[in-house]
Amino acid sequence: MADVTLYTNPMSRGRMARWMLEEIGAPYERVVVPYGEGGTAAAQYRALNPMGKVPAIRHGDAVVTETAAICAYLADAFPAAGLAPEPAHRAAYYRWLFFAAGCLEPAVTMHALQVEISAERSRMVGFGTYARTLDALEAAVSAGPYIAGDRFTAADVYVGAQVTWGLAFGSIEPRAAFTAYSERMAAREAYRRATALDDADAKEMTAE
Ligand SMILES: N[C@@H](CCC(=O)N[C@@H](CS)C(=O)NCC(=O)O)C(=O)O
Repeated sequence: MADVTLYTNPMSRGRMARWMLEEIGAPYERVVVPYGEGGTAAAQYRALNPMGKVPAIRHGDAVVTETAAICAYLADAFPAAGLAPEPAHRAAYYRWLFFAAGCLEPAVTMHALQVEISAERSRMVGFGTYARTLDALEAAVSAGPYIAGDRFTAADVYVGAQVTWGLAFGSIEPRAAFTAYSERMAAREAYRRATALDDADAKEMTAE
């Protein structure tokens, strides 16, 4: 039996967690959780994640939800994969991982929902404005090949997946730096493997 179980849906942020698991390279079991009754809304799943959201992972007795936390947790739990910097060198790693969860994600979601933040209200909003968030992201992904230094880390899984999805769905402006970063991330073997596995799951679900 695999040590890690991934609860996911192929049409979800669970794709990010799967990419992370493919980067780690340890065996894992994936459980497809349909949306709604019998799936994310079922009491059994809510016991795992009271938010009723995927993804979630179980690793021994540990349960982790929130995709950014899953990426960070797995990087720490499987140090041989080398996906987290040494603790003393985590400033940029933490910074951009939390930025992506706390600023980029809501900024892009609100933009996709056509909720724009006025300059006046932007002071109360953690990400300020969509434009300011994208400018900060652009500077970060232009600074080097990876978001947190000269090495690929779990922060690249989370940021890279968001940028790649945002470009694909048109919710992130196709600036040259985003496209170049996304292409670098999507060229990774683990990304390709994870995408093929999730595409196969999605096909199976739609055929049911
Ligand atoms: N903050 C969560 C968000 C997860 C999330 O929104 N998952 C969506 C799919 S992408 C979901 O499970 N939706 C089902 C529902 O809300 O019923 C994370 O980062 O993991």
